[in-house]
Amino acid sequence: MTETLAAADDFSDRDAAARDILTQNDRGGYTVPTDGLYPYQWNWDSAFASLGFAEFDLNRAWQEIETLFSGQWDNGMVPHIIFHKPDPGYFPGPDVWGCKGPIASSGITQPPVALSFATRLLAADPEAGAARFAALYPKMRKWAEWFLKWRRDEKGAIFVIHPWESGRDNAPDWDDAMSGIDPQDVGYYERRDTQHVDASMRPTKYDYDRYIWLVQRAKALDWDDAKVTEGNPFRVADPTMHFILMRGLRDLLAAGEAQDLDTGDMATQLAELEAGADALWNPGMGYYDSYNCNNGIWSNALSNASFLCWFGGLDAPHMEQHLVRVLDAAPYGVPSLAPFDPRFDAKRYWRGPTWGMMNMMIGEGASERGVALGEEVRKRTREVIGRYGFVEYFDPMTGAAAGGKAFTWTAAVWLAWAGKEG
Ligand code: 9WN
Repeated sequence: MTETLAAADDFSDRDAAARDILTQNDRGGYTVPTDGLYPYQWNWDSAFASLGFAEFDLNRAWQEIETLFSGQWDNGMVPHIIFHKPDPGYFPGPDVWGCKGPIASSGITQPPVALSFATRLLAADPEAGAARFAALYPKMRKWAEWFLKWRRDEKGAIFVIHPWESGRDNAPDWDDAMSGIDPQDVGYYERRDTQHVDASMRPTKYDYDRYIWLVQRAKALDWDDAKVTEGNPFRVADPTMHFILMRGLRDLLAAGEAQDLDTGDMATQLAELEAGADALWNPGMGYYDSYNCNNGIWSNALSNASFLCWFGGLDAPHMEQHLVRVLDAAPYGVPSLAPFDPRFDAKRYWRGPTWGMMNMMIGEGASERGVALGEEVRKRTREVIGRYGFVEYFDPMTGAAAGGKAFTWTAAVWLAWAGKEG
């Protein structure tokens, strides 16, 4: 195990800088992930933003999650992007998605970390938060139920129907399913992301053609859950979604019982999800992994999502040795893919870089389950953010800043977790 990075640096000005980023990215009731590259409200980014706000403005923290739920569809789904105000800086915008929720939005979801984080806002001030939590509670339950109905495979694992749904856009986890898509009829479109960020750090055109093709397919089916799922060439069981939903249900159940709210079937649902986690165990590789639900092929990818097992509430003792290996190979935090995997690319988005918010869920989860390396993950995340700034993600081998600047969730993770000493 390599030594932790030297902790000699003085990061005393970072809290104020992180608060400034949240304030600057606040668009009035919701926060954009970063100015320019991502001009709308993103689902799991907002959940992290709320934790950051909770460190200095609890009312604003609640508002972030309430605004997110204002975009919830009738079927319970909470969209991955809510297009509050039109902005030509992002593609694909509302017309490409063609959705019909209460507010213009995308038609897919994202990992439901907001379910857990709402319970933390409640814990921060139970008296002030009780009524707001109770008002959100049926909506949160409905979202969880939507996952169980429309995103659960026959083995009990939660799957995604688009790489963007997992939040790990171009991870190797999707390669097999993506190779089964022929996007010839996708038509002309203009990417906007590469106007903001170096193309070498972004998903390729090969990926983008398939991202857009999947959106067009679902739009043509009028975003009908049954039709979109049936026959979809992209259905991949995903540890990100599975473990984060497990965590969300557990936290919601505990908080609901404490607040005397109607928890319905949540205890059974949680037990089913815990059993379903077994489906994500890749016996050949000996770690949690994703698989293509259409053909059963494993990704054989030791990713940062593999290590969300602890956050999900599992003891998972066999995962500790894998964490030792990846932290030995990458000094600046848990990489999105193990550096000894031939598909590793230190700068390309979800194929190598380290992400503060993933590190937070891994580190916190590990510490909660008694895995000592959880604190090591926090220290390394502190060092990399403290030294290289509040950027979107980092090269896990050199710490170099990458992607968008002044990033909301990196600032929030600093305030809520990484920057806290002791
Ligand atoms: C598509 C906003 C989002 C994150 C995702 C990240 C990236 C979008 C994109 O940015 O995805 O949703 O255009 O690349 O992969 O996790 O929520 O920060």
